[in-house]
Amino acid sequence: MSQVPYTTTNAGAPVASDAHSQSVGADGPIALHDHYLVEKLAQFNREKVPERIVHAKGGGAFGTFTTTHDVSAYTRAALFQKGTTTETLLRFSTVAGEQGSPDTWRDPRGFALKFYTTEGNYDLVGNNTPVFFIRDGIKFPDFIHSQKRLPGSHLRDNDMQWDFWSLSPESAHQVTWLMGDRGIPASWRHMDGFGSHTYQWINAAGERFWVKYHFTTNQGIRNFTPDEAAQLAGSDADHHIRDLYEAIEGGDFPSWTLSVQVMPYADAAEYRFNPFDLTKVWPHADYPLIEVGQLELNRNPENYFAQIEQATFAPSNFVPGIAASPDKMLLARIFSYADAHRYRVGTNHAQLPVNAPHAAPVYSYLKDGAARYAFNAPSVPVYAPNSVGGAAADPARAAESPGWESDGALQRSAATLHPEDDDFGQAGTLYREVFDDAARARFLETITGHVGAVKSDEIRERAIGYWTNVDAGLGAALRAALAGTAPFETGEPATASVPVA
Ligand code: HDE
Repeated sequence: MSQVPYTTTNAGAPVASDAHSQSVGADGPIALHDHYLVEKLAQFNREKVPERIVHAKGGGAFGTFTTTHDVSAYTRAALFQKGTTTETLLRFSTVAGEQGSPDTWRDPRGFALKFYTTEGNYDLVGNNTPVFFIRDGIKFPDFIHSQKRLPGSHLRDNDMQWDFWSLSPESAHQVTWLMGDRGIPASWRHMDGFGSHTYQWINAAGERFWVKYHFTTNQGIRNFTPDEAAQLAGSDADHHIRDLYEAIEGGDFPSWTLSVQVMPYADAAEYRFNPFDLTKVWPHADYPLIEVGQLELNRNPENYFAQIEQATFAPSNFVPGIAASPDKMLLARIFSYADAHRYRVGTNHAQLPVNAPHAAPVYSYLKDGAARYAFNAPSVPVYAPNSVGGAAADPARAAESPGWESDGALQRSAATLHPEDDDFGQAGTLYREVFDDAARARFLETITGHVGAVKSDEIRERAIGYWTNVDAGLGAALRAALAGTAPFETGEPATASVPVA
């Protein structure tokens, strides 16, 4: 048998025992200088970093993205040049649940993608839905508070959820997604991913375009019924983590086809919807999908904590040829994520191997800070400007600045209502034109269960009005289903609906 190595302290010194504390005699006092006992217990108390305040429960894997189509007319980004293959990391997650919560709760799923490109890391931090509940980040803490736990009882509460939603009509489109079949994906492999926001692409000539990202699963869409999901929540809370890990272990590599919708820069001001409103989609008939490439996951993390729990994704991580848009939610996220990472993982989170660039050098004047790991050669200056050959910012990048900040007309039009901008129209289109009869029947069952669990008559009535604004027939059917009923015990009906293919 090969010689197993000795256990050591964190400092590498061999230790005498992992089973016996050092004591005076067999039953005497434990010697304080048994520093290894202290080290083990102290390290144990510090094994956790704060969980993500949202998207706490998740899993992920490494893979590759290969650009298979020529989209250089729209972007100069190196990773999106035809034939380029880029290493990636993709983390999936639920939104509202804490770290131990079930993977199969009804919830949007995070789809956080890091491209380790030759121009630095590009992070596209999206969800499995193309829209979101709100359109201004200032409401985000309130929104999340309403979806999590009551401050007194520490219980989740349908009254809180429906109070917020029915007072925030812009949520209707995303809530229609959430209460529909795709609110409970059967696995992360069988759901789509979206960048959700409108982003900006800039080509080599400096021409600007607005884009939306679509990752279409090559495995096909599969969802759980509420009944299947509830059963798994009890029997296998880590069902999605297990599914992904075992598929990759077994060589069954999941993949997605990336396509983009591209809107000419000038179209934005006159488009029938506000193209920067995160509660809206751009109908594909207006801006069809253009295929870009293939994303494949083919390597499991070796260590979950080091590579997934400590992974930090930031919408502020752009690369040349890709920039922000006036989407207020994106702009708020550009501040928030890096702030969260400094707090949750530490000042030097970007130096951890999983977060550092893998294909691009770092020439930074930032230095020191807790747990500093990488550092420059002593000859490299720690200040700019300098006359000793240190890195210098590239003024050509200034031309890359989004440009829309100075485009007053666009800002005014982005703030004003576009012809078809309202809060319920696209939710109604989703319900009437995308759902089929069977999906509409399941949808009514789900919202009947969810709204039926609301105790307050006033909030219940507002919720019925909310769905009536989405579709009059749906609102009438919901009113009829709830007529004369007392508040239901649970918010998710255990339904025997047919599993959705
Ligand atoms: Fe997040 N979000 N978010 N979010 N979000 C976080 O970052 C935030 C929003 C999303 O796997 C946090 O490290 C604000 C939209 C994903 O590590 C935090 C706003 C979308 C993940 C944060 C939003 C997302 C997060 C929590 C409103 C889809 C997990 C801890 C302006 C387009 C990423 C952390 C991972 C995580 C802030 C809204 C997706 C607190 C302020 C919209 C996939 O920084």
